[in-house]
Amino acid sequence: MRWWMVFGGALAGALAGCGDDVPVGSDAGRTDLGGDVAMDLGARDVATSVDLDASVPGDVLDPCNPRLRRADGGTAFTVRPGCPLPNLVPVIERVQIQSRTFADGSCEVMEGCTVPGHRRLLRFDLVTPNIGDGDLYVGPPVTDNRPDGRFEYGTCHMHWHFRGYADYTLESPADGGVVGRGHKQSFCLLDSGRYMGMGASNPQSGLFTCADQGIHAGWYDLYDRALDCQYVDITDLPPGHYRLRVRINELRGLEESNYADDETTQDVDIPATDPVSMDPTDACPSDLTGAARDCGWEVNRGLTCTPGSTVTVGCNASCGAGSCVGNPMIRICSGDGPCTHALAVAENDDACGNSCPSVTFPCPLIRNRYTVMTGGFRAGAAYECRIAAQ
Ligand SMILES: [Ca+2]
Ligand SMILES: [Ca+2]
Repeated sequence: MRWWMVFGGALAGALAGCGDDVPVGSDAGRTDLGGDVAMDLGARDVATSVDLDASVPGDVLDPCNPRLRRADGGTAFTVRPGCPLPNLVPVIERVQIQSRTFADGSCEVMEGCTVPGHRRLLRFDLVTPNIGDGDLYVGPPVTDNRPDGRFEYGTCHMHWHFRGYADYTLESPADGGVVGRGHKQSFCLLDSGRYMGMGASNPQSGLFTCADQGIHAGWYDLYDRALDCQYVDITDLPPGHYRLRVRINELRGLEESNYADDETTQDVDIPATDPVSMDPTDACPSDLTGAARDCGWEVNRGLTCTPGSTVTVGCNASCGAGSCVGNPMIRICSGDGPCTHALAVAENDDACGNSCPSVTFPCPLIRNRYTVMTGGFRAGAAYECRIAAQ
């Protein structure tokens, strides 16, 4: 049995300009491999831009600031004595049944998530809020921060996997027998958003990202169901009632105040045939690429604008707003919630001479609200898209 999670890039949102503070930032994806990755933070020991000494003064004075533990030579994974501990809990959301076809050489096959051919999958989002008093800190995925075998290198996705973050089993309620397995294959832990109004809106030490990882107290990491390997393969199971069980931190590689709540279950019905869906946030049934597809997207955030004004939204430093890792795309929808290609206000894959997107569009006249969706150029590929609007 393998449990690991991949380390690399993802997202958190830096928001500028007009708009509500609605940091959804589901972490999307996080990597890719298929050649459309501009940079994979987990693949090399790249220096990060985290300045451990230049935070706000309150940070420097706070002996529990997790980043200081690394700055003074401590282990990122060990909470300093006397400091509050984090407490992670698993939450299952948006369960989906889907069939798709895998090629022989796909990374999901090579990394053992499934086998080639037509497969049926039980997909779901894994949300892991930190409901404890202390911050969870993991740090940068660099050589001196991979203690005692907690990391494993994925040669196909080309990034580091963090072992033992989340393990999935599907059970038969009749006898509790395990009929399917999966694991979180993500390559980073980060602040995707605030959990149910908890946490500070702007943590003193800045949000954790794939380059310097962790989950602040009151924030959650979201691993989207559309990502590679985020499922339990149910191809050989008959229709019926089952129970999905998620356990996190089973190896206790991360220090928490409570390990008793590291497990959750959800009952699921597996139908005889797959439901038909036109939800663009559903996972794609095959290796689709490009902005016109209506699957494999995620809602990044909702924003407001001044009717009649021109708005630029992107995650592209060369265009002057935001930043990205990998090869993301962006889609703008009028109002709240996701939209299809046909109804999109604007869409973009690459802009300003690189693989990061940016779009300019008129603020929706009827409703002054719009939704920013993001997705990897290749469905299921991870990326980081730090949105800015102006
Ligand atoms: Ca816990
Ligand atoms: Ca792109």
